[in-house]
Amino acid sequence: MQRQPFVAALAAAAALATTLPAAAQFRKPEDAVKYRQSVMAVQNFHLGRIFGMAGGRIPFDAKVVAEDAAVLDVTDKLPFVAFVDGSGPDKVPATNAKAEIWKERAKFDAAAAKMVEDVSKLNVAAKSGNIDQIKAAVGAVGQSCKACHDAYQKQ
Ligand code: ASC
Repeated sequence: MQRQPFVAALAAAAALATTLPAAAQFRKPEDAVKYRQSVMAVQNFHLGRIFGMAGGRIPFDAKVVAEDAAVLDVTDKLPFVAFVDGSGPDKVPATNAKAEIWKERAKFDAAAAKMVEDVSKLNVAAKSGNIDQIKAAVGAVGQSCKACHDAYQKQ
């Protein structure tokens, strides 16, 4: 292939990739579910470690808390990229996501936004290194995680 057609084909592919619906970024609905569950497993590790330190089950280390909170401040947005149409329980029986997510999307998005805001506050508290601020902030994050799971995750 000559250089010009190749470059043109590449540009066309790139344009297509940016105009495809988000769902097309996942090869199949199961991949979207796997993505969501993988991110949440990573978050469980980092949040769990902060909870462990806040609760005195793990020795407090301000540097580790700051690192964990910084990770969460990025990963918290990621699952929501993957709640694409056609990846609910009607299409993927193995998902723990409830159909309500797609029926009341605005409420789901608001719950997500609340959690993202709480994680931002945890990140600020973590940088301060103040254990009391961290305890309060991680408690709020736990509550916003739980509220969303109670409403939208099969138990
Ligand atoms: C976690 C985890 C959750 C939340 C929730 C907080 O680490 O896996 O689902 O925190 O338990 O209440």
